[in-house]
Amino acid sequence: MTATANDELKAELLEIALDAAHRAGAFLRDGRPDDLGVAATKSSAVDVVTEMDIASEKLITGLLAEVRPDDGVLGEEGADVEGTSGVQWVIDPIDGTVNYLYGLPGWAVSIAARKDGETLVGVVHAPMRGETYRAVLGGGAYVNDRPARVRPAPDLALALVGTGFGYLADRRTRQAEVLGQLISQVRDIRRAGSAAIDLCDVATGRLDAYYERGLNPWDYAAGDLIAREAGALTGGRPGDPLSTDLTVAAPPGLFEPLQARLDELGAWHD
Ligand code: LIP
Repeated sequence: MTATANDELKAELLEIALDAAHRAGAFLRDGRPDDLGVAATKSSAVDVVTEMDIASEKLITGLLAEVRPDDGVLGEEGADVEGTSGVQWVIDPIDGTVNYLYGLPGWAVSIAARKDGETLVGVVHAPMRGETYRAVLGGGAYVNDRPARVRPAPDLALALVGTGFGYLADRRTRQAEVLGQLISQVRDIRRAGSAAIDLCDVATGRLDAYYERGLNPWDYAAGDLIAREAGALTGGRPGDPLSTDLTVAAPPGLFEPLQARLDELGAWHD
């Protein structure tokens, strides 16, 4: 594909992702039932799905099918289409579902577009913040229309570090053990409940770093690109790309010591 064609594809995918994220975000913000309850559970009794997660994913996949019917789609709530175009959409219709269920503001719609496995476009729309984070590969990261840049790397001991916990009790116990070792070696910890927003908070300098074990591709696909385009390094264990095993994001100079410490603490395993 020529550079021009690739740029045109990225522009098209970004426009589609922004439109879908904003439509889903408005639906979720304005249509949240006062009596919202749990529609189903997944890996555990606290791994919940609401009717709005399902409806949001249906809205997004319907929009994508209209404009790009040959693309693949992978969504948290079951969307799984192979596609033939080489483009795959990776969707979290509500990242921060528990926050959304409880009426807390920390949730977002996360949409990424991958071409032949490489993320070209990432959009994270946080309606309750009035902010949309976006990036295209090689084109920088933005929050609304302002460039997004990571905060200059502090020493690990002065880093404000975001993290999160899984839905299985044994994994949460292990994650708490790791955190118990790390917390005295950093400025402080924040646990906000949405990986996509956490990654965007690294991108905008509201967090110095973020790590979490157990995320799925739909949690991190868009936020990973946004963080990288804002100047962060992302990865898993040293030398590994980010994955469900471990996701780490931070600016250079902080990323390396944090990643090494997490590896020493065994943050990558249960
Ligand atoms: C959430 C992640 C968060 C993690 C939660 C949950 P969901 O995704 O964004 O970082 O700590 O346990 O996995 O389930 O709200 O899409």
